[in-house]
Amino acid sequence: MNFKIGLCGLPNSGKSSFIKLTSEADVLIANYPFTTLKAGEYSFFIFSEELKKLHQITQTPEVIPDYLILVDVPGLIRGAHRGEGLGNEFLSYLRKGNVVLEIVRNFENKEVPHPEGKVDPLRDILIIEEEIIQAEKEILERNLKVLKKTNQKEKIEAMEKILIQLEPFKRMPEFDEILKEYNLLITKPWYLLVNGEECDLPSEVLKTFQSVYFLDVKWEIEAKEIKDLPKKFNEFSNKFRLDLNLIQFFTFTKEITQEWFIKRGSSYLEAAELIHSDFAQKFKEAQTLSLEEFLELKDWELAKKLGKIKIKGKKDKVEENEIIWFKI
Ligand SMILES: Nc1nc2c(ncn2[C@@H]2O[C@H](COP(=O)(O)OP(=O)(O)OP(=O)(O)O)[C@@H](O)[C@H]2O)c(=O)[nH]1
Ligand SMILES: [Mg+2]
Repeated sequence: MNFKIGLCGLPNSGKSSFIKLTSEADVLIANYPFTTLKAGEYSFFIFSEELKKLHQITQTPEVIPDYLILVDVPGLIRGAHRGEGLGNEFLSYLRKGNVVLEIVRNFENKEVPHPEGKVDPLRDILIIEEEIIQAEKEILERNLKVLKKTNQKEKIEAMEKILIQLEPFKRMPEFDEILKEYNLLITKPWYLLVNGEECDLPSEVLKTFQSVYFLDVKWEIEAKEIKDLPKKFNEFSNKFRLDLNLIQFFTFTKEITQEWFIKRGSSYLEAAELIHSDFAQKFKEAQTLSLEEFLELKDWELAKKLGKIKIKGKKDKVEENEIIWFKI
């Protein structure tokens, strides 16, 4: 599905390493027509444990995981809004994302210089926060000037209020809806990934983020190549997906076993649309079975005979970990 995550962080915090970790699908996906991604965009494959289990039974020649899209931008540094480093123009790429994932460094490595000299995740979070607030102020001021020539009172008022009150770690969700079209970064859900060791963070900081994750990205990349080493990556991916409010469902034919992500609360019609517009147009019904039951019975026809298959309509809501067969 087309879900974009903007990556944000200081230089050398591990953004590119994170992309490397997430973009290698260890599965056969050769003939699958993926959307060609734009420059600076990368696929984040989530080859879930559930998909692996399902494929063990279906044994199809192809197995296709779903993916999210990561948007990579250069590292942000202190003073970027005054033009330090590469400035902050590139933050506009983050505005295209559905959410932002901030990556901060909490690993020591003498060979990898820290732009601030010393590793201190809390300070880095504050630097990013201040730079983001400054960038937002610029956008708001620029748009306010234009708006003032119109009579869009409500929007003008909202912008003026934000400009007065905006400060680090403050979000103003009451204005999210009316200022939606400006794609402000402060109106997007933010997630935090601490790259390296776990650490405590003040609650004032934590509340700015929907979720906080700890992952040693370099270790995970190395562990991926060596079987049987403990890995947190799969667990992280799955949790992140659920925190993004995306649920997964599965389909399979004789050739392909496939995993799909969809927004929680979506209908079977929307799920059908995701697969093919034909499926949506000719939709008759959705036949569903929970993955858990399928893993037990191992046979769709048997499940049918036992009356385990449920019949769902266009407007019914898709559930997490379901196998769906669309009747058209
Ligand atoms: N020890 C350790 N090193 C890491 C970790 N993550 C990244 N590194 C190293 O840090 C260096 C910088 O990582 P990148 O992923 O290139 O950082 P970046 O955020 O993309 O940097 P910019 O593109 O400059 O903004 C690389 O040499 C990585 O190998 C980690 O978790 N532990
Ligand atoms: Mg990079």
